[in-house]
Amino acid sequence: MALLSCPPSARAGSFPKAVLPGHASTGPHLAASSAESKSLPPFALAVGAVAAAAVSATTRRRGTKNTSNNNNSRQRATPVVQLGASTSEGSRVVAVVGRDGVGKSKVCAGLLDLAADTAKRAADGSFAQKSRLLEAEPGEATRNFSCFSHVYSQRDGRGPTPRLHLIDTPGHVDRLPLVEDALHIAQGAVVVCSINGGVDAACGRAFAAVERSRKPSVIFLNGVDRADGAPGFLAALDALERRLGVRPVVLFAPAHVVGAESGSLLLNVVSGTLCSTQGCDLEPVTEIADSKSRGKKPTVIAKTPEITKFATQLREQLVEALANVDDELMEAYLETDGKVARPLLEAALHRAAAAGLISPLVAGSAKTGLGLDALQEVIGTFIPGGSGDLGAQLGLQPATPGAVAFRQLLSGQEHLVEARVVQGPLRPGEPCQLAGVVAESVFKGLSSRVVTVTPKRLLVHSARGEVQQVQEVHEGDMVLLPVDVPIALASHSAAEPGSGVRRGRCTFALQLGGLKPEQREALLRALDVLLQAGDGLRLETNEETGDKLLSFMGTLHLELVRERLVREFKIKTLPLGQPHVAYHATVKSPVVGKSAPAPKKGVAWALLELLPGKRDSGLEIQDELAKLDPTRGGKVTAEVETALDRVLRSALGKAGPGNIPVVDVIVKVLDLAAASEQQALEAVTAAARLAMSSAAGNLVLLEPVVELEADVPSKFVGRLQMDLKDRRGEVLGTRHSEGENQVVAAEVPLREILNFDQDLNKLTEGEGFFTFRLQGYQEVTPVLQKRILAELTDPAS
Ligand SMILES: Nc1nc2c(ncn2[C@@H]2O[C@H](COP(=O)(O)OP(=O)(O)O)[C@@H](O)[C@H]2O)c(=O)[nH]1
Ligand SMILES: [Mg+2]
Repeated sequence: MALLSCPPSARAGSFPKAVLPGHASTGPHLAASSAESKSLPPFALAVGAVAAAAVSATTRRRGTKNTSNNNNSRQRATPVVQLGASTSEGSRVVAVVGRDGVGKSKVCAGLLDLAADTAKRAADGSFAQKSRLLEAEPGEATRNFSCFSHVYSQRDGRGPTPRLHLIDTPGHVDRLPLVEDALHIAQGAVVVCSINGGVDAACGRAFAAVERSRKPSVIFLNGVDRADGAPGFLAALDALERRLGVRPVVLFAPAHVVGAESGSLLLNVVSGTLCSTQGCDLEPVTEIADSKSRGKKPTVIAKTPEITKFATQLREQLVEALANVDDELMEAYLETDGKVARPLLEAALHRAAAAGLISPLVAGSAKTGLGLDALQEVIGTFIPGGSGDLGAQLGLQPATPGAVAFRQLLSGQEHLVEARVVQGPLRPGEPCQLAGVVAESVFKGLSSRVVTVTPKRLLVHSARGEVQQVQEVHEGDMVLLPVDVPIALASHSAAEPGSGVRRGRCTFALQLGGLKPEQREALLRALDVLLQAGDGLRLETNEETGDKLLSFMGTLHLELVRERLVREFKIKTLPLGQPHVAYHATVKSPVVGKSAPAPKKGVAWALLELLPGKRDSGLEIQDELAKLDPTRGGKVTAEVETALDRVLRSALGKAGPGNIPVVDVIVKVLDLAAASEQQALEAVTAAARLAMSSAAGNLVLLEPVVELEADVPSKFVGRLQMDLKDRRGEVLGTRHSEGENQVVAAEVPLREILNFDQDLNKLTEGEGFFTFRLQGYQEVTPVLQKRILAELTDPAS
């Protein structure tokens, strides 16, 4: 059998360079406002001698006097954003999501640097300035993009104070289940999008995952240092609106200043002030330190009609967006004719944030650090700390400490379960309830969704990813718990096993036949460890075909698993083949089968008749024995009947050509003589097989049909529909999906989609994904039946 090979995975894009052209906005109300904003000139501010005269000493603020370009020396004692006090305290776990190369890792690094001790930072160099940051795994270093989630904990060295825990998630579409797992345990998300053409399908997909998780989120529009002014920002906003279906509420916008470094200033929409990397309360008439102008005269900016108009326009949009979701603000809006006072605006912002009613947006640059202060405070405002009643929901007992498992890591020989504490505090040597584990693993049967572990040590990730030991962790913290035996973790990905829905996967049949027993054992053990790691790998046995089906989230995932097998387990072969399709057989008209030409004394004998049943009716068994021959011993006992049922089902389960099951028939047992259940089984099996083979012209093969839903950008819909028709599929319809994507639903024979993962990848240039669900069985055409019968009876297949 030919070995399936997935094509090399699409390489992740680097930081996008293309500038998205402006697009008309979709919503009528918003279309008007964005069209208006597009007609504005770039947010040019008057710079130079004339403006310098306008600078007043009183408008110089904290930070503006610091002309050093080293933003590491910033000290942050007070909030810089001034959105009002944060609504909730406690540690937070935030998933940072977005497409590859958009700057997620850089954003994480920047946020971690904010809290790092200044002296330590000076000694180590700025984390954010390291090249290839945060990508430590060998698979990532070679590919130059993230393949796994990385956890970083912001710590200020003062013990159990609230912390920010960041899960830097991978952006590749194959790794979406890891993103979903991260979102499951996080309190909220930062969706990173790029201002320069980066608001694409992958960005939309990340946002859709956040929406499905129902967690609050903040959008960070990254890369303003590279942006080309107003058109870039407005085009990005339009693209976000098209993709996400909502207009983000802009809290910080890039303010481009002629003469100043491009993308070095942000406009704080609520307060109307400007932010640089030095501080965030600059009045629009001020003097700022340009990081490139060290030693030169500082740049001076002045209030111009353009910036005033821009600020007014964004503020109006903010007020309108809030008034739409907040009655109190609407009242104030109507009373004041739109001129709402700042405290009212802040209060409404907090209410809307708490209710998750708006998607706040902060623009900035992870590279220069611009906007990261703001992002940190917006996270504090919009993503609540605390765990609510999550512990109870997950079945944890109230009084004892508890945590929700996120993933499992293998560190040397030690298994570490990484978890978010939902009931604290946790201390070493004390029992801890662990939720988020599943029932089975290949070898051990764990049957509870909550287990109790007693970790001897507690470990936490530091800001730089390394692990350190601590004596106590609290609610909202991420912790690593060493466990003696590996624990199988649940996947929180949308397509759970058991839900009937499967995400399109690269599925292969594990071909263990060619391996020596010890190789086989080693491979299964290694796979068991990988399966328990909750990395989206799945192994299941198809009872009908006997295939051990190993499925991957896609080609990248397959490559990573192969690499891990070599690196960690020294296993070089992972023999994979195409899975068998579970065909069924049935009959068109009645057929009779005898286990032998005639009954003989002392030899088991069976006489059956198979009649066509309804489609999907399975087996209907009619025991005619007692009716036919009342002299044979009178009543058939209940035990005999149960045994007969069992024997018939088991015999017909492999009575078709190539041992496939016979279904949708009414089975009449016309005669049966056997001394034991085993004998009966043999006789009935022989009779059923003979009936099926004598059925030749009557035999019908049934093939499984799936209901498939492919989510693709609109421009690929036509091609996809053609492709599905070529696969003997029937397109049921299309519907709108996220942004510009459409979902195409179709019924397709399973036989035709065995390589669909790879084909869809090619067809949609890596932008599509699909799910499918077994829908039922259908008759195959005579030509196809001939081909399938040949395949089924060919021992080589
Ligand atoms: N100019 C510029 N480059 C950035 C910015 N953010 C990230 N990058 C660069 O884009 C590349 C990808 O960033 P990274 O954080 O690894 O992206 P990730 O794949 O989303 O984690 C790196 O070379 C970064 O230095 C930014 O705001 N401006
Ligand atoms: Mg990264």
